[in-house]
Amino acid sequence: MSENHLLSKNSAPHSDVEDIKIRSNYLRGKLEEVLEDRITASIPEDENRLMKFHGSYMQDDRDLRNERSKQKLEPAYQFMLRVRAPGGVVTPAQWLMMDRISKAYGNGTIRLTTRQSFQLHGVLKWNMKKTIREVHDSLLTTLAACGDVNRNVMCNPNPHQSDVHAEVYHWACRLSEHLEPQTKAYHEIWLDGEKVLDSQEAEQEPIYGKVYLPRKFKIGLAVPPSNDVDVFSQDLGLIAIVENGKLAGFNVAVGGGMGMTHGDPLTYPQVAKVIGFCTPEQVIEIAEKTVTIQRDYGDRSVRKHARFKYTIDDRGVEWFVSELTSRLGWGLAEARPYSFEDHGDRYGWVKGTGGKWHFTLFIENGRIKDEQDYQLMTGLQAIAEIHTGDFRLTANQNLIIANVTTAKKKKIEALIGEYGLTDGLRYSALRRNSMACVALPTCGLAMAESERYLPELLGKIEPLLAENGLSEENIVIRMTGCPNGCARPALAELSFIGKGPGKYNMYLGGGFAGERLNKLYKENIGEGEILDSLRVLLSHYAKDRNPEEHFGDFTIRAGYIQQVASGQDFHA
Ligand code: SRM
Ligand code: SF4
Repeated sequence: MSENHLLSKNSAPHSDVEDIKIRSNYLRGKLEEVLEDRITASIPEDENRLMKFHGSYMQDDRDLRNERSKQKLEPAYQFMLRVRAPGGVVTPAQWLMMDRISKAYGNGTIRLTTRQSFQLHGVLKWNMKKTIREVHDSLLTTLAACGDVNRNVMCNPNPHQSDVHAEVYHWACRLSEHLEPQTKAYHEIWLDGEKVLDSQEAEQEPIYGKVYLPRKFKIGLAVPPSNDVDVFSQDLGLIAIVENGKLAGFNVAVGGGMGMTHGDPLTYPQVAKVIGFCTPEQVIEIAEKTVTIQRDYGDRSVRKHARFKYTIDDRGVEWFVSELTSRLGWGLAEARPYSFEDHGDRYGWVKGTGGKWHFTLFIENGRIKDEQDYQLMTGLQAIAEIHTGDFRLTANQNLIIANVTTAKKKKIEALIGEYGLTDGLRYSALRRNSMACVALPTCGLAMAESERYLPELLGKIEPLLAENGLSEENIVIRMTGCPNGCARPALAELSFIGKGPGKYNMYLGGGFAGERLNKLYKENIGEGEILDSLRVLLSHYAKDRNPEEHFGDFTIRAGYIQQVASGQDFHA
């Protein structure tokens, strides 16, 4: 299908971002030129749009905005850099590279993201090239970490637990490679590669075409009973079906997503729908055809209506299945039974197949940094220096020191002890099941604090849990600074979404295994009202819950909120 056809499919005019993409000559634009400009630390908006495809966003330190404006200085412009790592698997050498570049070019911290990748904050324009080159030299990439393409492919990060996990991880890597943009712009701009314009070779983008996708696209692979990747939040979710200890294939789920806009009922979070089953070998073709359907039919006029979930909901899932079948030339088989138990992480040591050991560390909100009384970053650097296995970033922002040999275990244990690195068991189960997005001061879209506030709020909720004997009760809590949903709050049993400084919307009733959306309980409330509400809810839950009943299920049964079956009822 031609690019012009794609852009004129909708009668409404296409958005300006579509023009930027089409004019960019496969993501080049004037990026090289504006990176050289020493007069400002910023880049123009058009180039910033293109930067996203290269894995970076321009930001400014919002804590410094007022002060700098008083001093008549331009905002403290800096860049966030996101590094892709399919399934969150990285080597100790790659960890050490991230540690080094965060100190050399970033703000000296590393952020583990909710999609199992890394983020650096605070990189200055003049250091971008050096930073990206170091990432590339360590065999990781920032290409397609952001932008209107397929993003980091998520995968249950425990390949050690069985051969099936390793096989599922293999498919995650294959999907990631297959859907990677082919443009040579990345090499030209960041790695001083040969210019396509100078060579005889024509630029090609066989899956995406010149205008790429209408919006970002996300894939995640889950291995039941763990739904740690929140498979129903993905544009394309793949649920491993294990039969007789072997990977039989995947159930295919389509059209999930978390983002919405406050007060706009046309936008909503949605859970992906299971449409059938495929064998492992069919998975690449299914993903490719799904991406091309979204490329051809996604909304290119209104960006907040451009995600695949709206393409599916507007046209119907039956339409999608029929379009997919026609593009594949064959149909999916009937979905097979599966069951999820939770979407959290298990902490501490576990011995896996092959006799290797794995230790899951609790990393509060994924932030790796040194504090006076907790030298997390230095401790992990020391471990990476002697570790011969790998590291696995989890979808819950935690970290597994994986594939430790019995011979090395003692040394790693000693370092864990020396630096006091924690498996989280000294905290409440609520804190261990918590997740917050980055928000302030770097995120330009944040309406309220998140990463910097949730730990403090938890400190005030923990006494309420203790009073009610619930300190060890696994309750999933998530917070975001705005309704974009970066910590997948709509799938938590209890969540808070920023509305304004110090104000949040409170949601209840998500499923414990991430299978059901939650619902708005109270709007625009501050800390006092949050704690008052939780005092009532937690004491009622402690007294009246059924055996084994999860908090999210209880809030529905007790009538605090209504169950949400589909995102289209989220605002009802
Ligand atoms: Fe996100 C935009 C951070 C996972 C939905 N997200 C952003 C930006 C880049 C803000 C911006 O556009 O200016 C944030 C940068 C903040 C900062 O200072 O670092 C940001 N998103 C993150 C991360 C770092 C949150 C975290 O605490 O870990 C996650 C990085 C993931 C990665 O490694 O690739 C992150 N974002 C998510 C997720 C969760 C997921 O993918 O599993 C979602 C919800 C799932 C989904 O996509 O539906 C998510 N982010 C968004 C959206 C809303 C998209 C939509 O459908 O409307 C935006 C805004 C946008 O795209 O316009 C956004
Ligand atoms: Fe920023 Fe909003 Fe995402 Fe939080 S949810 S990181 S505030 S875009």
